Amino acid sequence: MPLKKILVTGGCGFIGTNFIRHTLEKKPYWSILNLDALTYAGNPANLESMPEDMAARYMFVHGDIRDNELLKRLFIKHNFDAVIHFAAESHVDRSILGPEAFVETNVIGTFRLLDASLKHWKAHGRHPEFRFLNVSTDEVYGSLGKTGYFTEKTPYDPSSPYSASKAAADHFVRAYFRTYGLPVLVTNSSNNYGPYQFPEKLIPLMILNIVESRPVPVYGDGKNVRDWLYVIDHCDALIKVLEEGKPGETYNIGGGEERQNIEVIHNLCDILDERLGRAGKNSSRRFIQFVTDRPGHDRRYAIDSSKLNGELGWKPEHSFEDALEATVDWYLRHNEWIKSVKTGEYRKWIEKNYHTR
Ligand code: NAD
Ligand code: TDX
Repeated sequence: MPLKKILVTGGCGFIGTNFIRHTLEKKPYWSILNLDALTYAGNPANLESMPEDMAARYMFVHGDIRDNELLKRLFIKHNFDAVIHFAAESHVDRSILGPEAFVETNVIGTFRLLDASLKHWKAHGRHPEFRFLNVSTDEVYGSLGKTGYFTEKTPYDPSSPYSASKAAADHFVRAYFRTYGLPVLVTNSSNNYGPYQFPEKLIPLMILNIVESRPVPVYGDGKNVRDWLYVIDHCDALIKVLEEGKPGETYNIGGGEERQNIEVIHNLCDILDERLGRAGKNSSRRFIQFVTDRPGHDRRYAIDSSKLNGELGWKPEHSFEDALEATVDWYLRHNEWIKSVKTGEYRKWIEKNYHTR
């Protein structure tokens, strides 16, 4: 099997880290170059301890996807067979308080990466095997009411600056297929959880706050629904789409595990009560505080993954209950990792987002 050379962007973030570790293990004939700007969300230490045979097929470049010259050099030097694009500003609350970085990275960065990919693809005789996979989100579809599911045909209706920027990026990616024929793929996935997730997102933030006996801030009435997808199931879906997806197509990826936020928080409290020996009036549930809602807060997300299941045979392998417990245990075992991400910037963010709620 010839070695396949993949450019991964944003590989030092949550999903990228899991993707690189999982893929290098599962695909011994793939090599990965990870291009990451190391924003607050990027942690190169995530990829430092890997078995030798995996480390030998991994390379890290510290750089920005908006840097045209760097992209050109990397494509010429490494002649990539595929690009899998994770790099993004990814937190909805940050997009509300500072949207410009989202336009810069998610829109302009995606555009520059697409353009560099197109030049490379043309220079190599429009190789039919080349792929550009854009990792996107279900948030581009807006909000559902009590019933229904997002399909690949649901019109885009983003609510936050984050989802608007991801929607714009998706449109550019599809335009590069229709206008220039670049073999692109788009995936829209639901909320991921698992190891290495930055503790600004619901599940890791709540785990840390419960462990540290700090307030657990629930936005609004806590009844907003998310469809939870274990990150390793997401990574397997991405590999499937990269290998077998049809250029120009979009695939929704969902965990099929809808939960209200308050249910997730109750689950976390129960797991941690058991792990930390808390019970009765000492239960972790005493830390729950209902706080001011997120503006433009989408009420419900739920994904119909039947296209991916029917055409490519993917379905999630992990149940929410088991994978949530595994995730809690990962955070309990990785104190050093937690310390390393709780920098001054992190503390400032927590102060900025929560002190007035
Ligand atoms: P993350 O915030 O954990 O990681 C983002 C990574 O991108 C970081 O390593 C960061 O340093 C890097 N980065 C940011 N700006 C960059 C730039 N200009 N140039 C190069 N690198 C840059 O994000 P995540 O949760 O791992 O999400 C990865 C992708 O998946 C994103 O595109 C996100 O929109 C999408 N997604 C995430 C979820 C989820 O639940 N986390 C769900 C659906 C889709
Ligand atoms: O402190 C909190 N309290 C709270 O009630 C936080 C951080 C969140 N929430 C709620 C808001 C959402 O309804 O929990 C839910 C999940 O929130 P986030 O973890 O911020 O995720 P979400 O806004 O749903 O977006 C996530 O999934 C889709 C990722 O951050 C995106 O990158 C991805 O595209």
